Amino acid sequence: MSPTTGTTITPESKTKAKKSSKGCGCSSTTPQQIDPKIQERIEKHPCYSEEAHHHYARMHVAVAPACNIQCNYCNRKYDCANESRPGVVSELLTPEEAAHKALVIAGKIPQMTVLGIAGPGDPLANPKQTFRTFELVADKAPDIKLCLSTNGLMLPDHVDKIKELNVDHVTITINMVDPKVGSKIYPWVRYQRKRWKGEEAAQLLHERQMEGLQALQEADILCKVNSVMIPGINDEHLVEVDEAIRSKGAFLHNIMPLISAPEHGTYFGLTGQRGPTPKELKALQDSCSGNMKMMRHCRQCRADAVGLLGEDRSQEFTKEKFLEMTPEYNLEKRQEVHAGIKQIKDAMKAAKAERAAKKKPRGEKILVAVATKGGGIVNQHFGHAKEFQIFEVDGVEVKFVGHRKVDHYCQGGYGEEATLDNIIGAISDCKAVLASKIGDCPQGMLKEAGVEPVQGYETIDKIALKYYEQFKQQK
Ligand code: CLF
Ligand code: SF4
Repeated sequence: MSPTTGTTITPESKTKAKKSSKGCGCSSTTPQQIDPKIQERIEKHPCYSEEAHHHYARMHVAVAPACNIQCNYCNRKYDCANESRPGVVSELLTPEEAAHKALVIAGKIPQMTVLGIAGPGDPLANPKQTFRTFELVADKAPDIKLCLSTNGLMLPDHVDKIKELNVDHVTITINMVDPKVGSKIYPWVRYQRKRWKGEEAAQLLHERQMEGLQALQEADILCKVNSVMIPGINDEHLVEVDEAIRSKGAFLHNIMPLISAPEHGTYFGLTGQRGPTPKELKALQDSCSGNMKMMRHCRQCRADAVGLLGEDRSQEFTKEKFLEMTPEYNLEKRQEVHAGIKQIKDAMKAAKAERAAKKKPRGEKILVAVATKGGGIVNQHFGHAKEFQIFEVDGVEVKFVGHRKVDHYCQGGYGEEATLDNIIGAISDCKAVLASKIGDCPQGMLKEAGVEPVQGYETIDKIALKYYEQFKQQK
């Protein structure tokens, strides 16, 4: 292959990488041993298991319009910002419509394993709609895991019902354990027909959240905690939050960046409160990651999200469209697909174990960007990628460390120069970009920017490790 066309990783490839070596600055998260029984409960949940998120999809149904608190990063015109990207509006569904949608999608996307309710308000401020939806789905599609995300205010009142409905995954958004900090995030809370304000409101919310978390642990329901990182308000304080939730038995902590644009009309957006930089976010996640499992693959999705975490197929299933579709839920067919995914995952795991058994010394860590449609495979055209997954490679291990969203390069068949500049900027700390195909023009520009274009269609691990060998030889 000519050097101008980049590197293609094939078994017979002889192409050499041309990059200089520089540390990637990525710190590893502490490896955590997970109890096999818990592993079984999370292995098909794309949010609770990083590994699962490459293979399994989730869907949300927007059945919960009301909310009982006010967060300063939320504008009620939009979906709950505790688990959604601010500025997004979902179509509200009745429980019956939501169940119909779930059955349609379970047939069309058999790798969809989780149904979550995360808005557009707070699911537990709308218990009837939330629980009715879960009942309907559990009755018709028993293999779908049920998941719920709440601000926690009403959680202690509903843990028994949650357990009864076999909802095994609950997220609480906890941004503070100190009411002084809380009063800067929550102007009011509505509880028992009374509106609470200031520190009193934050104290009440905090107590209810902790009570709910404890009750979940006692009921053996897996709990993830989401925290919104707000620089200057709770950034340093989140270390304390991390300790508090760990001591109460939370399974996973997901620290998300505040997104506050003035056009979203939120209090923080209008008062100029900034969100954290990626570096600040990573530093905080790293400082908490010694304590417990830290989620780093959250995509801050929508209250009506559908698909793998990195993709958004919600527009294929708008209310107008899905109501016209006939549900084709078929448990046997789904189980076959899941068995196929398990085989692939097992083969990947075995290859990993084999590499580890060789006890090869680990080399310098580098980052590579990957265009993928999921499945742990390099299977996407560079120009079609809306995000790149970032992996840290050291010659032995290929570890997912994050993702970078980009505007995709091919718009209507033509590459856009400005977009390409942005893409290259987003992955410029990577030594290489791996994609199934990369056009001549982007290849040239990537090389100029010091990012080796690598083409191939294989597992991410294989292509990344092969590239690593070439990278070493070129040093
Ligand atoms: Fe939805 Fe949340 Fe359940 Fe996942 S999302 S209710 S736990 S099924 Fe996942 Fe989306 Fe991040 Fe939420 S990527 S915003 S963490
Ligand atoms: Fe908005 Fe969600 Fe906060 Fe309610 S809990 S105010 S819907 S972000």
